This record gives sequence, structure tokens and C-alpha cells, in this order.
Amino acid sequence: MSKEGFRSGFVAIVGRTNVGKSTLMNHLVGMKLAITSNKPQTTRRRMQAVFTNEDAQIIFLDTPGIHLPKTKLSEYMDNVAYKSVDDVDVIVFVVEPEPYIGKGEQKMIERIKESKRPVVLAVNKCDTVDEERIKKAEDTYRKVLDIEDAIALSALKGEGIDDLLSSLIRLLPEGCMLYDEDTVTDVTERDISAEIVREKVLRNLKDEVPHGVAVNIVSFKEREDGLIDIEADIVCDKDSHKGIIIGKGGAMLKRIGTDSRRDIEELLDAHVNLRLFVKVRPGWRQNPMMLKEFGFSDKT
Ligand SMILES: Nc1nc2c(ncn2[C@@H]2O[C@H](COP(=O)(O)OP(=O)(O)OP(=O)(O)O)[C@@H](O)[C@H]2O)c(=O)[nH]1
Ligand SMILES: [Mg+2]
Repeated sequence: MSKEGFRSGFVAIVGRTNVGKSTLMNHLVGMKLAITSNKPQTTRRRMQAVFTNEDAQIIFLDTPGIHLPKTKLSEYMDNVAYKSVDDVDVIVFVVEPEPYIGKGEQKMIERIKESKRPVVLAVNKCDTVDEERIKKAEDTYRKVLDIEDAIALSALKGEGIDDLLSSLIRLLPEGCMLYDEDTVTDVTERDISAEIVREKVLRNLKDEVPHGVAVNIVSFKEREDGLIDIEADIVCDKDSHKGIIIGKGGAMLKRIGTDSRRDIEELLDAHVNLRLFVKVRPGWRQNPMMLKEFGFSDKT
């Protein structure tokens, strides 16, 4: 039973691609759940992460970043983000510490206004600029949006996280715990493992190759001695990309495998035997049937 004055609810983390939403969500819950990279369009699906303390429970929704959609996959991703603002109690709008509003932000501002939900502005990457720049960014957004609170943050360094949590708890309605206190996410270990492999592809490869990659876990089995065997397909959308992912003498695939295994072992707290295969499915990001097969359906 929850104590008196306990607050709970859903908070969507939205904003342009690459502003640091997933980095922020991981820090808010103190665990690396969502993958991050310096490439745009890292997050493809909505993901929940649950924060619980003695005063409150907050269910954070990390969302794909807004960008100009070029494929059916990126249209799907933008829609996930736009829709998520309607399902929550509070919105965290993450922005760069810049004194101007870009196209991606502008579209998001319209959706936030339509949703009529309270908004906390999170000015992120404050480790890269001075106070004056942060203030300018805040003023810019206050002119176009009704903001409950503006918090300066460095999601990367974990600065401003407690201020943001306090602000959100204050804005949430009183209510009981929605999930038991051990719940951390709605995503399975199997799906996080697939995301970890995709993160290593994003971090090790350049340009358009990683954006055409999907990762499917083909099998995920625990042996009696606790070792976990994982077999995964790295699916790419061009023949020429397959060779790049495998690399000279298999060196790139080996590096992706080693990096992935290390993180998956940490996630699962077990030894892992990871086998990766590269497959080509030409144009899968534009093909509604294949998108559905990979779990990108209209159901968001
Ligand atoms: N300097 C600095 N870099 C940051 C900060 N927060 C995130 N980053 C970096 O910004 C890049 C993007 O971070 P992500 O968390 O993947 O961004 P995102 O908004 O989730 O991106 P999408 O999923 O593509 O929408 C990564 O290289 C992060 O390390 C910050 O506070 N300071
Ligand atoms: Mg992200």
C-alpha cells in the first residue's frame, strides 16, 4: 500500500534526435537500459523505464527523436514520438542549449500544445556552453511554450538529474504505485540484447550503414551451468553494407561481437556465448511487410 502523499504517473521524454533523451532516461533510473550514440535516429521504439523511491514512482517513456522522415521506418519513429505526448501526465521536452528553435522542435512544440500536458524544459548538454547561453535557450522556449519549470542539465555527466526529478514529482498527481518496486522496464532482456548489438553497429560504423541495420535475436537459451547462448542476425538493407559490417577478414564483426558481449554480460550478469550473422534484406525500411515483421507496426 502506498503512503499518504505518494505521487505516481507517466512522463514522456521528447525532443529532436540526438539531444540526449536516452542518455537522460538512463541517468534518471540509474541504469543503462536505452542505447545511445552520437548518430541521429538511434532510438527507434518507445521504451519505459521506471523510477521508484519512497515518495514517488515515475514511469519514463523514452521516444525516438524528431527528424525529417526519409523512409517508412523514420515516419513510424516520428509518429511514435508525436503520439506519446497524449498518454502521459507530464512531458519533459529536451533541447540543446541553443538560442533558436529548429524545424524538429517546432513540430514538437505544436504537438505539446495540443496535448495540453504540463511541460518541463530540460536544457541538456550544459557542460558544453556557458550560463548565458543556457539562459538564452530557456528564454527562447518560454516565449513559445507554457513551461512549468526549466532545468539545466548535463545528462552525460549526471548533473541536474535530482532537480529534474524533484520538479517532476511535484507535477505528478497523487496516486499509488503502478508497478511493483522491482520493475525497471517493459522491455525484455532479449530485446535489450538486440539493441546493444545495434548500438555497437552504430558506434563502430559510419554514415548510412547503421541506419539500415536491424538486429533480430534468433535464439536466446540458458545452459544448465548458467551460460547463455545468443544467436543474432544483423540485417542490413544493401549488399554493399554486408561487407562493411563484416570488415576485412571479419575484423569489424568481431569487434561488434566483443563489444556487444561485454555489455550483454553486464546486463544479464552471466557469461554469454554470442554468435552474430549478417543478412541482407534489400530496402526493408521502405517495405511495410518487412517493417511489420521486425516489429515496427502501427501499434505504438
Ligand atoms: N556533451 C554532452 N553530450 C551529451 C549529453 N547528453 C547526451 N550527449 C551525447 O549526445 C549524443 C546523443 O545522445 P542520445 O542519448 O543517444 O540522444 P537521443 O536524444 O536519445 O537521440 P535519438 O535516439 O536519436 O533521438 C551521444 O553521443 C551522447 O553521449 C550531455 O549532457 N553533454
Ligand atoms: Mg534515443
